[in-house]
Amino acid sequence: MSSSADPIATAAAIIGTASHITVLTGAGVSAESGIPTFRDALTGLWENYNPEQLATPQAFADNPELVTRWYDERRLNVAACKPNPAHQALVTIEQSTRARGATFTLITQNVDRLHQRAGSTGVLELHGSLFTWRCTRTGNESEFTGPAFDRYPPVSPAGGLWRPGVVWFGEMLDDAIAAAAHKAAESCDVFLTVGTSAIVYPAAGLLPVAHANGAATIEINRDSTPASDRVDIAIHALAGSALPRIAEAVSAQA
Ligand code: BJW
Repeated sequence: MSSSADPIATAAAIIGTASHITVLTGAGVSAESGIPTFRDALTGLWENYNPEQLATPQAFADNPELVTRWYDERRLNVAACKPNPAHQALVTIEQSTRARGATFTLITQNVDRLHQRAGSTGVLELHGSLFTWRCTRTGNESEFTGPAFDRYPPVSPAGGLWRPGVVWFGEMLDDAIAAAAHKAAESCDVFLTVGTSAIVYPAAGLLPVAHANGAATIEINRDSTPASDRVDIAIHALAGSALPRIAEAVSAQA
């Protein structure tokens, strides 16, 4: 169902008075920072590979050199990008929500840390991060924010391989993060989903959980998704243009 009034104004009015807002973001939020979305065509060296096939434990087992090189290149690319107005608007909404004593939870499927770099707090990283790598021998994790690894696959001090600390297809999400995300979907009165194709589970299951518990649901996406017909307000726009308008209206209400 879509509102016949300006959907941005309607969304802002709902967000500005909610007692618990939960936001779920996907790759579309970072697109305007110059980061290709997960399902964008790969370019250059990677154009002959399907990201859905590289993001699997099987791909890593079959070709750890290729997979770690791909992730390290993405890590360096993301580090060179900056948060965009969509990330900044979510910080504004978080701050004005908290300032009036309401609850704000940001769940992201993104592995780029741009929400945190913009200033969002308590971000639930459902699919991990490009900056945390894990030793395949010990399970120990380490942060890598510097230059490229000097070899692929990179070897850990314990003699295992470093693998990116992201969640691949067929892998379980971190229990505590998945539980916190589910709770935030279950307990919110507004659920806002931005820039995700809404096809990857369990993330895509959060909006139905929120809806089933009575939350108002809002989607911002450049295109239609499987969620578009199910939300109360569907805003077909770029995140970097819609979110700042919502943030501005929410701040003006405060
Ligand atoms: C803009 C814009 C702009 C562009 N403004 N908008 C239930 C049913 C069916 C299958 C399953 C199920 N439960 C589990 C599964 C299996 C699987 C799954 O979901 N498969 C589906 C594809 C069918 N899920 C899993 O395996 C998960 N594990 C799990 O459930 O464990 C238990 C289990 C295991 C095995 C069997 C059953 C249960 C793990 C999922 C991990 C996903 N990992 C990835 C890779 C992370 C590392 C990396 O980045 O390489 O996460 S996959 C990839 O998709 C990445 C993303 O976070 C995720 C979502 O993508 P996202 O963010 O939506 O991006 P895009 O590119 O798809 O879309 C961008 C959107 O933005 C588009 O809509 C554009 O229109 C829009 N856009 N520019 C606004 N400027």
